Amino acid sequence: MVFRKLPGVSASGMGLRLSQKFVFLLFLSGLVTLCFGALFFLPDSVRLKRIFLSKTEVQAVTVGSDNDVREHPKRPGKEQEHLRGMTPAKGDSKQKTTSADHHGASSDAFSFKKFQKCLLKATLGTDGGRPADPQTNERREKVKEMMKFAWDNYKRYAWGKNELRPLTKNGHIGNMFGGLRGASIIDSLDTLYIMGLMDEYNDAKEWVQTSLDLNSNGEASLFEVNIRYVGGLLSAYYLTGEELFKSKAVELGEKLLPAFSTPTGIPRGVINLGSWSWGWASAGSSILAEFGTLHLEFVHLTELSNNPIYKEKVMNIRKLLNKIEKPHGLYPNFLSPVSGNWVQHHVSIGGLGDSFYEYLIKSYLMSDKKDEDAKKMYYTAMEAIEANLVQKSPGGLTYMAEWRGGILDHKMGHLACFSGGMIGIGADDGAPEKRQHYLDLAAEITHTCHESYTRSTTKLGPEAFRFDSGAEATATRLSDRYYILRPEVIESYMYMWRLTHDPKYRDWGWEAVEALEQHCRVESGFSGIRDVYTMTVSHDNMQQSFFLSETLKYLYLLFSDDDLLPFEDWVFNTEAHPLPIVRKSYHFFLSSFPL
Ligand code: DMJ
Repeated sequence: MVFRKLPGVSASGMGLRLSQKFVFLLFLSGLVTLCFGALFFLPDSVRLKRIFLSKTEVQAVTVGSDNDVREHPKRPGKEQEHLRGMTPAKGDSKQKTTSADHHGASSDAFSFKKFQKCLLKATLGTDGGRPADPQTNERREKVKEMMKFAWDNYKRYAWGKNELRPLTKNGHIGNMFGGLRGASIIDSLDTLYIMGLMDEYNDAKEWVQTSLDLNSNGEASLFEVNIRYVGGLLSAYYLTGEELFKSKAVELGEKLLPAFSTPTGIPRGVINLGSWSWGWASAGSSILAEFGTLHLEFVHLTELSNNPIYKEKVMNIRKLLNKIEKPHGLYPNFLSPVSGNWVQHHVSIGGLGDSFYEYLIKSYLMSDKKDEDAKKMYYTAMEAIEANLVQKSPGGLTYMAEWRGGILDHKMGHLACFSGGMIGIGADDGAPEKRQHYLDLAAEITHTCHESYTRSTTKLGPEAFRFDSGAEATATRLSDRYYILRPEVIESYMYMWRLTHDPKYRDWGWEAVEALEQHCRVESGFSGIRDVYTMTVSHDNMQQSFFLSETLKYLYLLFSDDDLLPFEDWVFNTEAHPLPIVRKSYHFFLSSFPL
């Protein structure tokens, strides 16, 4: 086409003069700016932002007080891909949903006040669980003094490190938590709070505020970070309502998500928290007690963040475990995260298997008894455990053996002693004809574990004890004779006390206090010992963080009234961090997440 030249009209462009073009362009750009800006002043601006920004760019972050939820645009890119789970695992929903997908008006935010109103009882009881009986109260005060002593020494010599080395009076970092620090602080928050050690609690809180760095590089154990850090922060939040703990827990939870980017969605055991380009590390199989011990914390991460992704991840694990064929109904300890098959047939209620079973029954209880799958899986597993692992020694002690492809290893680890408490809390919801049986079994296992303590010279139990070659609840190997301040036996005393009120459990707990004082207390803290069968003890120079979060907390609860952290409202994660039962009444997005 040919443009003809008209008089008075410029030949350039569309036949407009330069000045006319300039005015037109000015008008046009003004109009565009006005329209675009107006969109963001409309009342439903959040939805409009979603039209212009991709889903992943809008990430909800909860800040400030109750119901105060703001949305912060996040830098899109690779990191967000990791956050969303990258490779969808079999059985995952089509798209990994972000907070934004379920995040509408601020009324959707988790309300601490509403949550508190839904508790059936006061969290700390009428008088902080103070027992009326003077002797019990004196014992409780002693435990509190032990906590203060352990804490003060940690603060003095190891502040900000993961654990205290009480003999050399310095801090220990170790390699379980990658670059994360302050494991003893996070593990202690709730213990300090329930004991009313408020100055110490405030110091711990301040450290979280100023010094807890979650952007740390280094390989960390997904399991340990979850049970200690995520669990500790969640508990601290639910006990205190401090938003700081909630936002840290959710922030850390996000960093754990890349671990699930495997073909099956079964997470690897090791994760690098600092690197988004490399979600998980180390090849090999995943461990049942590790990937099976995420459920409680992840359900609460979904509760608090309003982001279903955490619950989806653990429900996927649940589904896979439910479906997979189990030898004799038992769950072996190793599973390939690539093929989703068992790697070998070693079954144990102690290390490698333990807290998977614990989380089944606790998931059921924490769901306000709505999680029927967890219930079914727990009681079916219990049947298999009873049929294959539970044994009676010639001396009449009931114990849990380990199973290696059909051959029994007549050994019980200290870790397996948590099962007295677990079977106890599960007794009530078993088949009516089995309830008393479960309670009896729980008492028998707890009795056996107590025997492993009383049969040692120090009255502390070994890491593992055996029932073969004439041995009955004693360690036969030098390498099994150590005690590292573990809680499991005392944990079972605490549960059995609450369930039966048989005073022997408090007496047994007191025996443990005396033994700890005599053999593990050193000038600057508490230390594990290398051999429970000798009075000339050799200390291992380590005050484990679980001593503060579990051993001392369970002892304190054992000597408290039942109304301190009542079971009607709380379940304890495997690191003894209390998490509330999830009730429909405070569940604000029921339609999205049926319980
Ligand atoms: C704790 O970290 C937890 O109880 C875990 O489940 C296993 N063991 C230690 C304490 O022994």
